Amino acid sequence: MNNSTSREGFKSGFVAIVGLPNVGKSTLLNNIIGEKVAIVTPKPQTTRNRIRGIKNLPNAQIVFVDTPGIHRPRERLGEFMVKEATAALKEVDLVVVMVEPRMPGQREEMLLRTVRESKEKYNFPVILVINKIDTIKKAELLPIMEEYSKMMEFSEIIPISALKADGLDILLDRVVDYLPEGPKYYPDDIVTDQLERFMIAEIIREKIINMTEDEIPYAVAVEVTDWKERDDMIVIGATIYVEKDSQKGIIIGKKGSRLKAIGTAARKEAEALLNTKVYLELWVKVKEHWRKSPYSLRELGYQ
Ligand SMILES: Nc1nc2c(ncn2[C@@H]2O[C@H](COP(=O)(O)OP(=O)(O)O)[C@@H](O)[C@H]2O)c(=O)[nH]1
Ligand SMILES: [Mg+2]
Repeated sequence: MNNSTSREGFKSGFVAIVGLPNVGKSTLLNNIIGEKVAIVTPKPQTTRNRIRGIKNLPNAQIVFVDTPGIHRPRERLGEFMVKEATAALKEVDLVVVMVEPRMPGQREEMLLRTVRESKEKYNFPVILVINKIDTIKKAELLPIMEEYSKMMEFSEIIPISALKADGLDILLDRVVDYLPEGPKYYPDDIVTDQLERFMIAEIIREKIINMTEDEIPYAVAVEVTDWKERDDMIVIGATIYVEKDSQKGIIIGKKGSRLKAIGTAARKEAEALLNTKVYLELWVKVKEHWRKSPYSLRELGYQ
């Protein structure tokens, strides 16, 4: 028996966080892990891939799987994102469904239908998390909880504020309650399964989403193409893909001002993440209709 990876009473498992776009899934993941493993912006559909964040507790290891928001996709990229989210439901021990602190509507019904269909197949417990309770009055919460409990049988309903880190301890306790006994899947010092190159590309994408409007955030993909480790710094080259010339102009900005601001903000965060000086070089290229092209999507890692 290997004592370092498995001991009696130790629990572990995979926990998917699913929900509509923009409810705060990535914020929750980051605040539970205590490090930024997933990018967060005020705009919907920021997360495009499944992202694992590993939480180590004295008696348990929880592997959280952050997912893209479940929505009605309009092009192939969106289809990929929704597939990523629903595929996450196949390989989990528990599902956390996150919703806004308001009465459920049509979109919530669609979300719960997706969850129920998977639950019937894979039979996992479901915890409903009502997020952003910092934005409502206490009295508004109860009727929302009641309404949800009529729609589906949840193992628990837990109100939280992911942003203010309110209710996260209770949530973690409940999550551990529902996990099976099992081994550590990851060593103690690993917080995510993502490669550094991917994380840097995501950081750049986050800065772009935050510094642009309208369709631009959705039309952007970032690929890290160069990575050279020197004694005193890492030299990173990345290409920003957009779909049109006009979008390229917007990203670059007047006399390159926006691209420079994106680069500076991304470099600072990259330096903190990699714990070294970073030289970041950015290019902007047009790849027409990349969100619709299976070939381009594969090339950009959305496969
Ligand atoms: N007021 C409030 N805002 C939140 C909370 N959690 C997330 N947000 C905000 O909601 C937006 C979307 O968050 P994000 O984590 O990217 O949502 P995701 O699309 O579900 O991953 C961001 O602007 C967050 O700051 C919360 O508990 N309270
Ligand atoms: Mg997200």
